[in-house]
Amino acid sequence: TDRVFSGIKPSGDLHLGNYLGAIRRFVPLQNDFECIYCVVDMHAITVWQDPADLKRWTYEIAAAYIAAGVDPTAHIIFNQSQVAEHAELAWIFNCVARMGWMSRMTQFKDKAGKNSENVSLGLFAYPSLMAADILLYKGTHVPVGDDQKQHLELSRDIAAKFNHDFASSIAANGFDEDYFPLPEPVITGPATRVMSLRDGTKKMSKSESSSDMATIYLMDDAETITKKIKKAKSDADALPSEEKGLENRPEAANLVGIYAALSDKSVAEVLAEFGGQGFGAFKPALADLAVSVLAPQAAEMRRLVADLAQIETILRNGADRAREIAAKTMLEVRDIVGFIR
Ligand code: AQP
Repeated sequence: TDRVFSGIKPSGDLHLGNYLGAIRRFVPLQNDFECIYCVVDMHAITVWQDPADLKRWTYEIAAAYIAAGVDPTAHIIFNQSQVAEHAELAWIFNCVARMGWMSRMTQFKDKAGKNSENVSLGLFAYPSLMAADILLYKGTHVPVGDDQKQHLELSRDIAAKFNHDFASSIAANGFDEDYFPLPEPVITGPATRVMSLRDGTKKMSKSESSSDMATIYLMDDAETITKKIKKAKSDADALPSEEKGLENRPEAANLVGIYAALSDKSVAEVLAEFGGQGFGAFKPALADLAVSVLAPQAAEMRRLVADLAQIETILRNGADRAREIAAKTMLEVRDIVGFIR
């Protein structure tokens, strides 16, 4: 059966990009798939995290999933480190993936910068762990933002190489030749890559923001959201009435994309409404819309994190159910690889 897996790393305060690129898209998938939504704390520590912050952000992400409408009883919400099988399968995938594949990852290159001698080995191997996250559950669909597309392609390469390298053992153990499915990215609609409000060519991000005004955090209050949108970089021209008029206008394209995603409309529909109007009219409308969507989300997150015992129970129950699936996969994988058990 088809299964959705996705995760967010507790490496900073959640922002509008995480919400529109990932969290908001998690919700409708629950109708058609069995969904597993993870807080990937083991990914977070690929760069240094203060332990108290790591915990706080882990709770916050679980709360964000639930506040957005993920149902933790019908589906699974848990934090990755509670299911040790993630690390175990990642090790096997470290031995399947090639150094060259990892070296080509643009996120690694961006994060390592000029200092690649001094980043953690975990940061380099990150996509291997991501492949393990998805494939432990034989995940078939992965809703992510556009920035994760390359990592997902690598997950597919790892699945394909595992199936190929172990083909005869997979057959000998009585499994189908496509033992691991090749997971498909679900990256659709507007705002799959939300950009910084100060620079339309840079991704909005948890950990790398040049200015406080560049990022809308999910926990920002109404006044702050409004101020950030009104001060967002834009241009002097009116909005076009057709999508191609947004070419070479990265800031305008970003703000229109955000409006479309928040209102569940297409970019074309938004331009049909606002084409010909300037940012003086568009920005207040966008600010009102953003506040109307984000304020209830933040209020519910605050309510949830006020009772950590409740979130802990949800994460523990989710982990128990996740572990059941993961343990079964690992029994099979150990047989396929040739580990005696
Ligand atoms: N700017 C974005 N626009 C759309 N989607 C985004 N995502 C992240 N930034 C944007 C999506 O959010 C999910 C969680 O991402 P992650 O926790 O794995 O972190 P990331 O992709 O590396 O980006 P962040 O949030 O900016 O974190 P840092 O700065 O710590 O690296 C993913 O689905 C991602 O695509």
